[in-house]
Amino acid sequence: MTRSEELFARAQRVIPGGVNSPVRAFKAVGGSPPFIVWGEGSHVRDADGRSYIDYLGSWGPLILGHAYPDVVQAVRDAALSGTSYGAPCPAEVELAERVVRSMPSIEKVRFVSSGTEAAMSALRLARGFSGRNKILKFEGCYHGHADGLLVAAGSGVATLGIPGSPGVPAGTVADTLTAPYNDLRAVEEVVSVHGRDLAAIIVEPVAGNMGCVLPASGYLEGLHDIARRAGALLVFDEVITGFRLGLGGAQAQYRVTPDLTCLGKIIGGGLPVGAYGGRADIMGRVAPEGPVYQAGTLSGNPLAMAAGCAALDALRRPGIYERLSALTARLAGGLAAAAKEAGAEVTINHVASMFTLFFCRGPVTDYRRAKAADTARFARFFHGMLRRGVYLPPAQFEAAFVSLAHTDLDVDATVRAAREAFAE
Ligand code: HOZ
Repeated sequence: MTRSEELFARAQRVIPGGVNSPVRAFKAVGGSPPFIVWGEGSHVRDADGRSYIDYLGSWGPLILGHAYPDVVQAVRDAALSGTSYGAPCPAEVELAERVVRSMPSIEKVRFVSSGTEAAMSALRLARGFSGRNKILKFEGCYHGHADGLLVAAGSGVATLGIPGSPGVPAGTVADTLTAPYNDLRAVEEVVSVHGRDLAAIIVEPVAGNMGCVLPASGYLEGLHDIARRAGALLVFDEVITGFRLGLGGAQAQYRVTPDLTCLGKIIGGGLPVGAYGGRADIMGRVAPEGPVYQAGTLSGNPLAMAAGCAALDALRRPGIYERLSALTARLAGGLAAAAKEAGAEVTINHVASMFTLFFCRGPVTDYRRAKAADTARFARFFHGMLRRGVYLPPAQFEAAFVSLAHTDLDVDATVRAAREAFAE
């Protein structure tokens, strides 16, 4: 038994499934997860001393790589002054100003502790603001695990093939409408029936939780127009894409202005943070300025705020996003060429520094097409890569991430490993 296997066995005695978030348990790919004890730059090392080039990146936050020195220093400095106050602290203002400066659609922002809280709170606000109850989400998009959002959800819900979740009362999801991603006609149909009750349309502007799936040309603009006409709010879930596609997120890249935005991951520099923000008149409805209640003991936590500030400052250096995109494009090209040599049919979706390699032919533009991928083949490939020291997300329906710490040598080593793994 390896040390990781021992830890996993122990974990399963005291933690459900041995993990604190389902996708980490390797259910989709089989086997037993390495327990990680160390991360630096583009690499992680497990409890048995095996080192991996890491494309999980903690599921998105680590755009600067592991243990980025400025972030580590900021957390150290903050911790010396106390780890939580439950009272306002200057770092909250510092991070809020950085977010507002980077994303013009966000005039005011409220920090919470996770992406789940961000999406849940943004939708409560949308309902409180509009006085309407229904929300529209898209199949394969994942907005955290709040009750009303576990409908046709991506990420671990897709991986485990769970249609929704026991424990979610039917009444809680009765107001959650769904439509296929990238299909404006389906949205028009939903709106023609439910438009007057529709509080919000929530979307991942680039989906990251059915694997990486890009918006078709005109799709986000179309959602914006439909939401306007229906008098509903457009909510972008940029928990993954915020500060990943650029300082302005997907909304800057695709030039579409949402009413509300959910953030998380990168804005916490690897510490637990979420946020929601948007137009000042809407955010003005949040308590204590307005009546829509939302609160949290660790919201605006000084360590997380300090880490977030350090991370966002590091991302302002010129050329960073260009470098990330170029490296990711080179990796995607190398993987595609390696698949072709081995006769493996793959589709690689990538934008900026996120990508997914689907084992299927033809474009993957929605959840139906993503689900048609050969997940058994993915599992084989995943383990082939892991054995060769490359850590990909352990499920087909997830995005992988390149960080600033990845090098050309990492990319070359990854492509070499893929050449062998495709041939197995
Ligand atoms: N929901 C996350 C993936 N999209 C998983 C988070 C985790 O397990 O850390």
